[in-house]
Amino acid sequence: MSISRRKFLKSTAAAATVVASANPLLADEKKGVKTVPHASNVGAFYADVKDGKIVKIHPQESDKDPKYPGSEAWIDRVYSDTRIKYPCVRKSYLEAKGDVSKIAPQLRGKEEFVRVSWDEAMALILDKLKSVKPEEIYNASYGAWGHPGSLHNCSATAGRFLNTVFGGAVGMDGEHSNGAAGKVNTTIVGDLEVYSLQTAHEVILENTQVYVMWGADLFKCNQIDYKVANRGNNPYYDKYAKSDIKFITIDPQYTPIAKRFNAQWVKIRPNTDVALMLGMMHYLYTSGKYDKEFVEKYTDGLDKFLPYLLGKTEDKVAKTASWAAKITGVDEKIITALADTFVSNRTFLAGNWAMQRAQHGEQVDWTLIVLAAFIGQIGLPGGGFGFSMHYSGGGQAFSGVMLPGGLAQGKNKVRAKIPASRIGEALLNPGKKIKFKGEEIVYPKFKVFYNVGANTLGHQPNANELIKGLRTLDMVVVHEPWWTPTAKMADIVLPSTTPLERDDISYGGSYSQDYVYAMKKVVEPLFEARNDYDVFEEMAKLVGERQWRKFSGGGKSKEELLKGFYERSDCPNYMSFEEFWEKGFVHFEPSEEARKYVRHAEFRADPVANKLRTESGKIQIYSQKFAEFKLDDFKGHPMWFEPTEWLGDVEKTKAYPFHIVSPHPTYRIHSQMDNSFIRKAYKVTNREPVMINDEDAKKLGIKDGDAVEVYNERGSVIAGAVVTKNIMSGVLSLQEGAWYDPENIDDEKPRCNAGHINVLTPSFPTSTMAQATSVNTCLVAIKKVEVKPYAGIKTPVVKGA
Ligand SMILES: Nc1nc2c(c(=O)[nH]1)N[C@H]1C(S)=C(S)[C@@H](COP(=O)(O)OP(=O)(O)OC[C@H]3O[C@@H](n4cnc5c(=O)[nH]c(N)nc54)[C@H](O)[C@@H]3O)O[C@H]1N2
Ligand SMILES: Nc1nc2c(c(=O)[nH]1)N[C@H]1C(S)=C(S)[C@@H](COP(=O)(O)OP(=O)(O)OC[C@H]3O[C@@H](n4cnc5c(=O)[nH]c(N)nc54)[C@H](O)[C@@H]3O)O[C@H]1N2
Ligand SMILES: [Mo]
Repeated sequence: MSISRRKFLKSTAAAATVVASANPLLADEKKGVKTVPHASNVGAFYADVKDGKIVKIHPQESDKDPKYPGSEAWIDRVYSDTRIKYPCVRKSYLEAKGDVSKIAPQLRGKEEFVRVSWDEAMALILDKLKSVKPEEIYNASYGAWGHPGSLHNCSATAGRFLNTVFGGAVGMDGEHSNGAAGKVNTTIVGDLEVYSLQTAHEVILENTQVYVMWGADLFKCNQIDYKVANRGNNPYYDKYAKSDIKFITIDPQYTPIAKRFNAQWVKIRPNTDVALMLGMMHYLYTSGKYDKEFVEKYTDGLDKFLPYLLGKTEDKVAKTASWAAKITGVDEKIITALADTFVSNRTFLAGNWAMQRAQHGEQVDWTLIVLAAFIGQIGLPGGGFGFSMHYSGGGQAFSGVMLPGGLAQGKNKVRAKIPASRIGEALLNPGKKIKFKGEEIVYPKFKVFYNVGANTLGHQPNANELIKGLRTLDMVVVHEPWWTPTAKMADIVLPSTTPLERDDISYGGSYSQDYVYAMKKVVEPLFEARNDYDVFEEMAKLVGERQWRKFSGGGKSKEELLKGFYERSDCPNYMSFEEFWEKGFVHFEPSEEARKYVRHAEFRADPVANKLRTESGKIQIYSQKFAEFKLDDFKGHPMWFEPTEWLGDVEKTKAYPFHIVSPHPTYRIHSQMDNSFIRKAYKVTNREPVMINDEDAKKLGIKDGDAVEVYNERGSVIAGAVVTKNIMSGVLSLQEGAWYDPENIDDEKPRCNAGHINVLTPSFPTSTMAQATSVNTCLVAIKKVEVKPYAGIKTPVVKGA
């Protein structure tokens, strides 16, 4: 571990020195080195290419902290042994020649693949697609992290193909990031809030006295971006660290950024934050310290919430600080002291998303917003709340420029949608009715599963349930550059190009929107890889001239499409497309005004003229609309609900004494980059690290660096122990995204040798309202195990290759 870490640090230091001297225009053409600008979720860079091979990656000027090794990892990823080289078909599927009774769906993920030609693979896919109804196709192309380009965006290409050629498919409603809050916030504050422009860093630095990282991992989560990362928050964090701001972190673990800010650590039992907030509100209300004027002027429905808060409803439980202390594990005195600190200082509450990725996650943002209203600083410089300070450069000033658009998906004629995290259950229960957003929906009977740009077996909860579900289908198609766990589960696997093997454009960061980038082709496609777009276009053509016209927008070339996206933005006012394409980027400097942005300032200044788009125009402490859903697990005002699995459950914790959380990985984008050199820097026993409190580890005889088994009734995984004081007793932390690697594939619930968290997580929903993912609600046990050394990711056998 120490050797590889040293190596890793050396390599990142080297990357940093390269920056200083990097000037692409000095690239030595004579020595045959060509320098090509490119950009991705992990940053913008130049690739040096010699004899058709990438020899070096160096950062562009927009990368404000190129120590992050993500861009460098592209060399490894492009030339990885895990690349899918040819179109492949699972053996039984190929031999069945279209006879569904012979495809042996139970062998998905177990059987060898056979290399086929592109023509054969496309014919197999089209034969099946033509034989089913659009309502029987599940489009699993989760739109988030496949590719940030305008043209090759994975969910856009897949959606456009299914929509224009086959009339559509069943898609997803909601998402994994903010599945719960996303269904609530708009009704409460008239805006999603989780993706909205955040108060600018400059304003925070000048005005904030107390900054609460309410589970917000400001540093780690901001190293990558939904579009192109600039890591522009990092220089601000240098200033934060030097400022007089008092930082408080409320989190079961003490994150590196909390440490850097010397934050006060409030250790909280996972999934109990709502109780903590209620305890604070009870104290603020009963002591008369809450901001009465603000609540009266800017909120609606306090009278309907107070009986619950004060214990005057059926439960007869006042939500006092002492009540909250028993639930959260946070001392009563700390709860009241925190509330006092918040009301008497300019306080900014930075919420996160992991809290609402848990059962009853619907309550989290809502309660936090109401608490912020009690504190009364919403709309003041450096006060109030923000739910995106940890995401994609939240807090950076916004350029306001109109950016290039992207590929339109066309009309999907299928109305049915499945809540994003419910697919495992849906596959196993066709015809089942569930409640969703105050209505009822029915799970369709799916026959085809079409997956482009998503690691579904990585991101869905309860992997064993999902695998069972995947083995009920007639056809599973996966487009991927790499042999991910999801690709291994497919019947037909198509090798996609990596982004470095094609031209595209994008912008970044998601919040600053101050750069548009040329993502130029760096090298020719390897092996038989093809662009998803080209594959879909060709399949559209095979279906018919009319379908091809619809897919290609009347026969437009990719070059025309790209140029069109650029021309229909503000970019041509700055630079012609030709100049941009040569230079690699166009930059727009955000205004001084933008650096003074204060979220909700207009609403505060004039709540009548600038009323919120809510039932009352104000913040809804109570919502009649929600009350009328008449659900047992979601009501008209925020509430504490006991989760099905948590540390307060005396019975369940006897067998499974630890609550495991699954934060997003520092050195990956979910599962991406698990096949790069970076893994050496953090893997333990070559497996995903699991953090355990030092006292807990001592009791269990677990030492730092040991292989451990983490398990519950849903499954078990092997991970590598990291023994630390930086996580509270009773809690474990295992990052999401390790490539699932079953030990004995014939077991009903094989143990995962790589430490993939979703083997353990439950698939029950947040509630019958949002039906979102509850992955952070999960009890487990842990023990030391003696296991053979783990060699790492294997690629499947491909016959005929
Ligand atoms: N490096 C990197 N950055 C990323 C991503 C990535 O894959 N890699 N993914 C991006 C994406 S898609 C998303 S959605 C965001 C995710 O953003 P978040 O969901 O906010 O991030 P997480 O890392 O899941 O969790 C952040 C913190 O929440 C804490 N936490 C967990 N449960 C609780 C709880 O019950 N209460 C409290 N108070 N804290 C809790 C965890 O211990 C962790 O420190 O990150 C984005 N940023
Ligand atoms: N336990 C737990 N589970 C979680 C979470 C958690 O916090 N805890 N977080 C959830 C969240 S918020 C999210 S956003 C999801 C993320 O889930 P995903 O978006 O599925 O995560 P990625 O691993 O980034 O998968 C993207 C895939 O696209 C592929 N890809 C990249 N470029 C291309 C291309 O050009 N063509 C094709 N065909 N494929 C391409 C990559 O190789 C990769 O396999 O995970 C969710 N799952
Ligand atoms: Mo996400």
